[in-house]
Amino acid sequence: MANESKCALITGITGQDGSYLAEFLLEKGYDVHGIIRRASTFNTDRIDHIYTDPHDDGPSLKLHYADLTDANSLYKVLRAAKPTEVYNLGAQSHVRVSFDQPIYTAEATGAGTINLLEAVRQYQDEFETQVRYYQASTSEMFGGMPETAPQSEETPFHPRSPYGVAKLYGHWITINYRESYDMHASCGILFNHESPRRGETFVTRKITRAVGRIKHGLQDKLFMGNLDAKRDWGFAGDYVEQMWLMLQQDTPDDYVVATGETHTVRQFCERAFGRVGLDYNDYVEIDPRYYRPAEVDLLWGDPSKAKRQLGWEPRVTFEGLVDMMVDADMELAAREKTLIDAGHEVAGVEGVRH
Ligand code: NDP
Ligand code: GDR
Repeated sequence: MANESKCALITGITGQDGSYLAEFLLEKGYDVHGIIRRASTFNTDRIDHIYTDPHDDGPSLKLHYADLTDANSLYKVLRAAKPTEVYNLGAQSHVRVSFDQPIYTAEATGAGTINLLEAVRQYQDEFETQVRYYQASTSEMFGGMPETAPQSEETPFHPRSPYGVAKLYGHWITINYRESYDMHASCGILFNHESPRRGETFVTRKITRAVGRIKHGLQDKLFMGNLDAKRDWGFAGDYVEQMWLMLQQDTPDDYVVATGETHTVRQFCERAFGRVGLDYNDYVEIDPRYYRPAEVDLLWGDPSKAKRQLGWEPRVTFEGLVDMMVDADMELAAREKTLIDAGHEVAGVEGVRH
């Protein structure tokens, strides 16, 4: 049964987190609206399985064309969807790519946030209602200097990429709208979170995709950048629950969301290749193309505030996460191999990826 009073609008619904959040909210009886962008190819793979026929009863998923860089389109979607909660997950979210496209990243990831906040503010005024707003802030805002770890809500910011700088603008403008207009707006400062739905150019998925393909004889080598960077990796399915919990609080606030553990990229490789009986040293090669002009060396979150105030704890461990991703990508590679053996073409992962 649809919960008549609960309706969520998600930007970035076609991304990793958007797809898990949409599933989670539909389960809870929300009507869910999502913003999608027109593309020349299909880009709704991650949410096709939860698409509902508009004629069916029950909680529904509706999609609207809009873009964070197009303020007017956001306002129109708000008027059509009439949400009680807005989750701003849309962004140019790739750190390495943000060095290649710094201006677009500023527009989508930074200015996109104020476009949406302004649309929400106008919608609230026009309809005399209050909307709860979630902003996807990031541990990238901390910059990862070792002396600052573990990073908490009190750690000073020092972003090290155009993406991190754009997200810091989004973070502060959200706080500013909360303080200026009494908006129920909260920021989740999320550390890296992954899943079998992670984009294939992020390091974890790049590794687990390669493991599956190498094991099935579809790939020989894996070219990578800095193996010594450390990240606090959690499972995206656990983290979307936290986003929702933040908006259920009477008082809006900002929270670090993390596991409290950190591991190197090298350790991720060891575990992932080891899962299928391989040694990463035999396959991984360094390609400086994947180094970043400025690196974030150590991200290690302190999630004690979220645990204390929201009662939230991650369920999936680092080992469980790596194994889950490798197992899913072994199945995917097996399907690819069947197609290739039958004479079909399958797009490669090497050569163009960051
Ligand atoms: P993804 O890269 O998987 O998804 C990004 C989403 O944003 C996609 O749906 C994409 O649409 C959409 N998008 C990109 N540009 C625009 C635009 N101009 N207008 C509207 N939508 C746009 O990211 P994740 O799901 O991993 O992350 C979700 C959010 O959380 C992002 O804001 C990210 O920066 C942030 N974050 C993520 C963390 C992580 O570890 N995953 C950690 C901390 C923060 P399309 O499919 O059309 O490209
Ligand atoms: P990150 O994630 O930059 O932390 O941003 P990513 O997985 O891209 O990189 C993590 C670390 O791995 C190192 N690395 C490589 N990275 C990629 N992509 N490809 C490689 O070949 C490679 N080799 C080594 C990187 O240098 C880096 O140190 C993610 C995104 O989801 C952001 O949107 C989010 O805000 C942050 O996590 C928290």
